[in-house]
Amino acid sequence: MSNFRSYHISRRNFLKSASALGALGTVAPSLLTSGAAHAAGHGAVLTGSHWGAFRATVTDGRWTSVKGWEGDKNPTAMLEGVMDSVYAPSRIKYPMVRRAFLEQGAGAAVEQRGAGDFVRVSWDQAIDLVVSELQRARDTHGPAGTFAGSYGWKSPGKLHNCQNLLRRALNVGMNGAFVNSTGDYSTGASQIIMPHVMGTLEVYEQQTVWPVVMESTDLLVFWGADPLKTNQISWLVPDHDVYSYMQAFKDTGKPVICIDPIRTDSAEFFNAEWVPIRPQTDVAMMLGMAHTLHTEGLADTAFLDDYTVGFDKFLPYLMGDTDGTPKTAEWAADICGVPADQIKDLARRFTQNRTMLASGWSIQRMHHGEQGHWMLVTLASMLGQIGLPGGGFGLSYHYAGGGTPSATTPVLPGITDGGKAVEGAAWLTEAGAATIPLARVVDMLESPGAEFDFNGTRDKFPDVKMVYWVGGNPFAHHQDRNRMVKAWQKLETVIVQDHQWTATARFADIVLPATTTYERNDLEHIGDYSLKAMLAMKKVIDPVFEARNDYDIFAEIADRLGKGSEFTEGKDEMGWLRSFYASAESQAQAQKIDLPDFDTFWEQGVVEFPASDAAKSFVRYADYREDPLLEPLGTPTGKIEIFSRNIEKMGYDDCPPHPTWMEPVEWLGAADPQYPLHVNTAHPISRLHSQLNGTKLRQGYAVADREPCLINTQDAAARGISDGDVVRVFNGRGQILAGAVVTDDITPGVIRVAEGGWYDPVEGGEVGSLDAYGDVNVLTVDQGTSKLAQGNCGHTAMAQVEKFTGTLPPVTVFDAPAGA
Ligand code: PGD
Ligand code: PGD
Repeated sequence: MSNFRSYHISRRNFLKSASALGALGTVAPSLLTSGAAHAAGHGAVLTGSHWGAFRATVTDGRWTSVKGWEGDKNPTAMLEGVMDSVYAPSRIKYPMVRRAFLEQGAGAAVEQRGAGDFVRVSWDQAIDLVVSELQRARDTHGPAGTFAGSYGWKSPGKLHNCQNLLRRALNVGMNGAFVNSTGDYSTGASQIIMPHVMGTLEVYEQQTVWPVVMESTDLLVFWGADPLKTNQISWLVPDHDVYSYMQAFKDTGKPVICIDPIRTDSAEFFNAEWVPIRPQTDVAMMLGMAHTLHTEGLADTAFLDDYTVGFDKFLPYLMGDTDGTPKTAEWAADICGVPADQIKDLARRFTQNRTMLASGWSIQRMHHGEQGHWMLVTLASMLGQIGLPGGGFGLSYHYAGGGTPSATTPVLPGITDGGKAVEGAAWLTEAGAATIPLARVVDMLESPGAEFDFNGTRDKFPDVKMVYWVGGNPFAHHQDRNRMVKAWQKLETVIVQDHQWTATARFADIVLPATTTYERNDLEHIGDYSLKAMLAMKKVIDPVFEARNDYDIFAEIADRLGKGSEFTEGKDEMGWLRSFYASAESQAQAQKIDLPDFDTFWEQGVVEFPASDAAKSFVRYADYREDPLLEPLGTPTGKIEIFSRNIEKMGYDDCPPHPTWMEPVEWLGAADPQYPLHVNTAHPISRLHSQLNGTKLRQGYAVADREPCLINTQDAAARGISDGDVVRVFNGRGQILAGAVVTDDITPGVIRVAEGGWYDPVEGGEVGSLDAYGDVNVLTVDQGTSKLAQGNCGHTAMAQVEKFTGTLPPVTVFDAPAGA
């Protein structure tokens, strides 16, 4: 992958990490010493972020250098971008209001949103406007007039949780008058199907731990997963110990297989066998393997009998009795592009070895995304290794250090959203759904009153006229940008609170500048799965320009609504942090865990906790395997459901009651000749979604100033495209510019433009405008994965690519709008 210019920052970083690991030899549990605390000091402030804990040096009030916390053996190179983001030209400096909105009121010239015509206002004026708009929206349109279902990767921290704070302000101040959302963009399909199949969300659960994998797994399969890339960040503050485990696994010399349309950094690192698969066809490939196992008598029928239900109903489908199509390896090969012999060989090797099927999440972020992980579970059940050390499947080895042993630790509570207030319940039935599946936000704006299905329920969309978004970037994360721009024009008022001039902020009416994590105090755990430490996230610098803390902004809004003291409960920032810590202290006392008092902790900056021997040998589903009657799963039958009666009862045509291959709405097997290339929208290597795209890290991966577009050598040659050319990527939904990276590490017929590039329409907010930088969601399909989960289909899109020969528009999105 060294030819991927876009990757070199993180590659360099990993090489650096790998040498640190070399010194470790084996994984170092000695890191986790009970109650051990790193002394604060080193002349730098210790704090943390989605990218890890770090020390920040401040010179004359300015943050000047950053260094990973010494307890993090594998810090990410993205930390440089974290520092840069604070001072980036894209930083929002002042409260701003769109000129037409300010002069003519809500709903004025909505088609001009995105054109960048903002006027600076005082904080006082801005808060006045926000409060009067909240009241106006409710008085005019009722309690369902405002959408506050804000989704996104807000910063970690137990207090400055901007989304809870928004909903808290509206719960206490507006009596709960807002529409909320449920789910997330990461695992929208899996988190709904898995409770039917396994009885848990599965995607966010602890995995069989890495020490066990190292010891017992003979064959490690990454199925649509790139753990080297995606483990750099986490929802809380990552510990990055998983990199030491991955190095240790590699050192065992055991084989690794990567099934992916791209030969990833992980494939290169593990020197893995790369199985290039046609995108969106994993279910077919798994069915071909299942057919092989069954017909060759290799399936573990005892496991299927004892631990699963419904295989007998799935088998006729597998064998073609129900639809006339046996799901043979040859049938699968035609669909997925992996040769039949290789499919059969893989199936046999999976049974002959203790095999861990570690899947990422992209394979469920696509049309019919529910089926991928359901079929993976079915395949793993036929292999019969679920619950055995090192065998089975895992859906989180690539994320936030899944599989890192969990420490015994108290858990810090955080600020709550105040609970849905009375008004919320009363208007529910009349106005429509009080909560929508989040990826259906554009459907909601387009079609108020329309009915929608969701996981066995049916509801109708409310009539929303105002949106308040904090801690997320829907103009990066949502699909089919042009459709979205149009839907946004139906809104009278859009308020966005962020620290960056994202496209979402540019398409708003009122823009409020929030502080970054590094301009305020907070608390957080280190290690989403390991919970290995508690971190004092200390303020590094004073707020820049006129940025204010989300907490203070919402406290003031609540105050103007007459509910200030209900919002603050009489506490200031440190008062809240002390109260969260006090809860941890009482848990610690009950659990007999040593915990310093708050002042000592705050002074030390961090307190670490060890993992027990039991945690270090945790095997997922070992209990269930040991005793399925006493340790049943949370499914209706208590067993793994290969056939779900509940899903059968829902009767959805796009989600049958057992895993099923269904053609996606757009895919390579039925390509419109106009748009013959599949668009892979994998997550970016050197940023978190759109975060840090505005920083100097971009210089490490941008090609001709644009987001990189990986294209296979043959596809590039056929189009006269050379490495480094600016290309236009387009389909019936829209068009973007990108910079070509010509490589054989992507399968022919597939291009990759990572999600999260900032939308930079050449003609301002005009629908259909050419995007100068490369927001891949201009091209993607905006529809639910199925009626069951209604997840997003970010990985479903076909497009064409051509060399761009017109006058090259400059990229302007990384600077603030004029005058801002
Ligand atoms: P981020 O870029 O992380 O993207 O979508 P998400 O909206 O989470 O945006 C977070 C925003 O919050 C940033 O603008 C940041 O500045 C702001 N922010 C951070 N901290 C704070 C804070 O403390 N206060 C305030 N006010 N603002 C803050 C990500 C989403 O994209 C996700 S999670 C996934 S998994 C999806 N992935 C794909 C995909 O694979 N393919 C496609 N095509 N599309 C996707 N979209 C989804
Ligand atoms: P992706 O990069 O989208 O990551 O984790 P997720 O596993 O979803 O996809 C992983 C791999 O799947 C990619 O190599 C991609 O090529 C491959 N793939 C795509 N389509 C197919 C297919 O049809 N079949 C198969 N077999 N493989 C396919 C995302 C996770 O990462 C999430 S949800 C979040 S919110 C975080 N986001 C980031 C981030 O933005 N940047 C970094 N560096 N790290 C992250 N970690 C988290």
